[in-house]
Amino acid sequence: MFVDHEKPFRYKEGDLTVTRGSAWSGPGCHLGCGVLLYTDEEGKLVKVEGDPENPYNQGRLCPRCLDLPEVTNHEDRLLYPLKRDPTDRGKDTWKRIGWDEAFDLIELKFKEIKREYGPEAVLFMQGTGRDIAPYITRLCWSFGSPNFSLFLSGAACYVPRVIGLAGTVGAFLVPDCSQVHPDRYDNPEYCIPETIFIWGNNCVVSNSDGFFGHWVVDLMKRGSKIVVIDPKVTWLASKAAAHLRVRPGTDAALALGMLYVIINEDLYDHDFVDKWCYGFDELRERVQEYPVERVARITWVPEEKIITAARLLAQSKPAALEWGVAVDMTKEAIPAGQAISTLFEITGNIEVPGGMIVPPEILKYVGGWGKDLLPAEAAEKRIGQKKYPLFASEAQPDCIVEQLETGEPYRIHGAWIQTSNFLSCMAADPQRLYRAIKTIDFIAYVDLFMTPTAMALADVILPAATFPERNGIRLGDGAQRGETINKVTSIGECKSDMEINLELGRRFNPEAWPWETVEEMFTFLLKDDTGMTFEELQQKAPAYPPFEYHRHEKGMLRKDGAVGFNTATGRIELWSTFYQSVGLDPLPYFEEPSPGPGATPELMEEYPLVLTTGARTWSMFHSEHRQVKRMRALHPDPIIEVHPTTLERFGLRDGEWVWVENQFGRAKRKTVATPVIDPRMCSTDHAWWLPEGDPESFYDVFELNINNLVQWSPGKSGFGSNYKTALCKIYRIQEGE
Ligand SMILES: Nc1nc2c(c(=O)[nH]1)N[C@H]1C(S)=C(S)[C@@H](COP(=O)(O)OP(=O)(O)OC[C@H]3O[C@@H](n4cnc5c(=O)[nH]c(N)nc54)[C@H](O)[C@@H]3O)O[C@H]1N2
Ligand SMILES: Nc1nc2c(c(=O)[nH]1)N[C@H]1C(S)=C(S)[C@@H](COP(=O)(O)OP(=O)(O)OC[C@H]3O[C@@H](n4cnc5c(=O)[nH]c(N)nc54)[C@H](O)[C@@H]3O)O[C@H]1N2
Ligand code: SF4
Ligand SMILES: [Mo]
Repeated sequence: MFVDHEKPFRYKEGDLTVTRGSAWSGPGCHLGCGVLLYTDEEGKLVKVEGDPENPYNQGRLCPRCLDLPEVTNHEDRLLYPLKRDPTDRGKDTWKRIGWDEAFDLIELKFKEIKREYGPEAVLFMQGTGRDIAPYITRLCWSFGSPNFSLFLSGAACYVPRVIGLAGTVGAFLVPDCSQVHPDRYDNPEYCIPETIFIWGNNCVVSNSDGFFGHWVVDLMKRGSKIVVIDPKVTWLASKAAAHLRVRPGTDAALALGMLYVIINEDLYDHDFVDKWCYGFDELRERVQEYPVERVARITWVPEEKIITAARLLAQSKPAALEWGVAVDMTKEAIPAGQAISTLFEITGNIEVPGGMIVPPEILKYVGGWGKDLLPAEAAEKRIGQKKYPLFASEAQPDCIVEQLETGEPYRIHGAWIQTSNFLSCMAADPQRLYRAIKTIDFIAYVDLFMTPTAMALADVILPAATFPERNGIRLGDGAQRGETINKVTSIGECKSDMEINLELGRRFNPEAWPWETVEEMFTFLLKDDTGMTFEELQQKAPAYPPFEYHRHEKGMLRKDGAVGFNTATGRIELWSTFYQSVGLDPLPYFEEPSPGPGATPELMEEYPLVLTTGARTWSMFHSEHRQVKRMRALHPDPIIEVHPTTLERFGLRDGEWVWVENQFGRAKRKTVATPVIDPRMCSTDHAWWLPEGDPESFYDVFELNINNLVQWSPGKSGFGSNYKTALCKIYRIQEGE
C-alpha cells in the first residue's frame, strides 16, 4: 500500500530542488522520519523540512534534523581517508591518503591477520549502527569472523528487551500507535490505547527504537491517558494520570508489585491467560514475594501509587507500553523486561488494536544480515558464547574486554570500527577498554568526524557520508514500511558506509558481495519484502506491507502455520521454557542493583547519592553534535541535575563545576539545581568530549566521561549492565584542577 503523492520524489521549487525521502544516519537517530531536502543550484544542502505527506511523522521534525545542513556542511567533517603510523597512536600526525590506498591497506592487514591467526582474530564493532548495522554484520560474517559486537557492557541497549521477548513471546512487541496503517488514526480498525505506560523512556526527546515520541501527544489529544515510570519529572510525567518516581534500577520490583496487585485482586484477563499463556500458576506463586509494602520500600514509590497504576492498567482496554533503555541499563535487565512485559500479557493487551503488536521484520534486523555466510566451526569461536548462550549472534562485549586483556583463548589482532565512538560513549570504564584495545595490531575506523576514539586508537580512518550524501533503504527496528534514503549532495571524498562495506566485502569474499553498485544491493534486499527495485521504491515510498491484528489466532506468527505464539509451547511463556533450557530463572525476579543503597549500604556514607546517567537531550545524539554550534548552544556543558536541598547539603551552588565521583572513578560536571530530581539522587549527561579541546589529550574525554564511574559487569544472562544505577558523591573542583 502506498501514499498518494502529489509530486514526484524530486521536483523544483523556485531556484531550489526538493527531494522527498527518509532521514537516517548520520548524524545518528533511531528513526527515519519523512524529510524534504532542499538543495541549491550548486547541489549544496540548504534546508530541511518535515514531509507532511509522510504518515510516520506527518511533517514534524526534531531540531537535529532541522539543523542537518549545519552537520552535513560542517568545516570539521572528515573529507578524505587518513592514515597514521601505528607507533604514533594518540598523536595528531595524520596523513591524507587516497581511497585505493586505504582499501588496499585494510585488505592487506585483515587478510594477513586471517592467514596467520584465523578470521576470528578480527573484531567488527558497531555503535548504535542503525541502517548501517546489517552491512557491518555481513562484512564480519563474510570475512569469516564470528566476532561482531558493540563495546557496550551487557549489550545494554534494546537487545535485552528484544531477546527477553523472543524468549517468552517468540517475537518483539511494540505499542500500537497506528504506525502500521498509512491512514494512521483514521484507520477503521484502529482503536486508541486507553492508557499508555511510558516506562524508563523519554520518547518525545529520544524517539527511540522506531517510535516517534509525538505519537503519544497525538494520542493524548485523542483521549489516551498516560502513566509515566521515571525517577524524574519529565515533560510527559507532568501530564500523566500517574507518575511513579521509581528509584533507578528497581523497575523489576515495581513491575512485580503491580503484578501482585493485578493477580491477587483478580484483575487479569482470565480468557487470554487460559488460552494463550503458559506458567501462570508459577507466576502467581512468584509474585507473592513482592507484596506492595515491600515494593514501596524498595522502589521509593508510595504503596497507593503502585496500586492505582496496577488497577488502571487492568481496567484500561486496551493498554500499551512504550519502554526505553532504562529497562536495559540495570544488571538484571532480562527479568526486569520480563516482569514489565508480563503486565501487558496477562491483561490481554497482545495483538489487539491499540495494544501491543508484533511488528513485521524486527528479528531480521536483530539477527543481522549474512549469518548464513559464517561457517559453523567459526561460530563456535564466538567470544563469550560458552559463558552466555543467549548471545546467539553477537560476541558478548564484557567477554571481549576480558579476552583483549588476557589473550585467552586467543588474541585479537585487528578491529573494524564503524559508527562508534566508544571511548566517549558505549564503553563502561573507558580507560580500562583503552588499555585493553591498544594491544590490537591494526584498527580501521569509519566516522563523519574526528573523535576521541579515532584519535586514541585508529590506524586508518575512512570518512563516511551523512544521509543526504547517499542512497539507502530503511532496514530496522519496527520497520513496518519501505522507505528510501536519497542522495542529494556530496561532500569532499566521503563515501557512504554501504559503499565502503560493499567495496571491502568484494575484496574479502566476492561471492558474498555479487553487486556492482549499492543500489543493486538494495534491490536484492527489497525484492523479498516489496517486490520492487530501489529505483521503483524511490518514486513511491513509503510502502506499507499488509497488516492484520490477532495474528496468533490465525496461525500467522509461527513458521509451521499453527495458531499461537512462536515459542516451544505455542503460548506466551510467563514461565520461560527457553530460559530454563539455558540455566536461567524461568520467572521474573528482582535483584538489588549493586552497588546501591539496598546491596551495599556500607558505601552510602562515602557515596550518599544514587546516580542515573544519560537521559537524552534534544540537540545531541550521544557523543555527536558537540561541534555543531546551534545544537551545542542548546546544551553547552556537561551537567548534573541535583535537587536544590541536596546541593545545599553539600555546600554547593547552582552552575558550579564539580567532580562526580565513586569508588571506580570520577568525571567533571556543572551543577543544575532542579526540583525535578529526587533529593536522594542525581542525573547526569553521558558521552561528553570537547572537539575544541586538545586532540592529544583525546579532547578531554577521560576527564568528562561519566562511564569512569561504571564497571564492565553484565547480568547473569550476559545482558544488562549498570549504566543507569550507581552511587556517587559530588564536590567542588579546586582551582587549577
Ligand atoms: N553513561 C551512559 N553511557 C551510555 C548511555 C547512557 O545512557 N549512559 N547510552 C548508551 C547507549 S544506549 C548507546 S546506543 C551508546 C551509543 O554509543 P555510540 O554509538 O558509540 O555513540 P555515538 O556518539 O552515537 O557514536 C557514534 C559515532 O558514529 C558516528 N556516526 C554517526 N553517523 C554515522 C554514519 O552514518 N556512519 C558512520 N560511519 N559513523 C557515523 C558519530 O560521528 C559518532 O562518532 O552509548 C551508551 N553509553
Ligand atoms: N536526542 C537523542 N535521542 C536519542 C539518543 C540521544 O543520544 N539523543 N540516543 C538514542 C539511543 S541509542 C537510545 S538507546 C534511546 C534511549 O532513549 P530513552 O529510552 O528515552 O532513554 P533515556 O533518555 O536515557 O532515559 C529515559 C528516561 O529514563 C529515566 N530513567 C533513568 N533511570 C531510570 C530507571 O532506573 N528506571 C526508570 N524507569 N527510568 C529511569 C530518565 O530520567 C529518562 O527520563 O534514545 C535514542 N534517541
Ligand atoms: S526522530 Fe528527529 S532526528 Fe530522528 S529522524 Fe525523526 S526528526 Fe530526525
Ligand atoms: Mo542505545
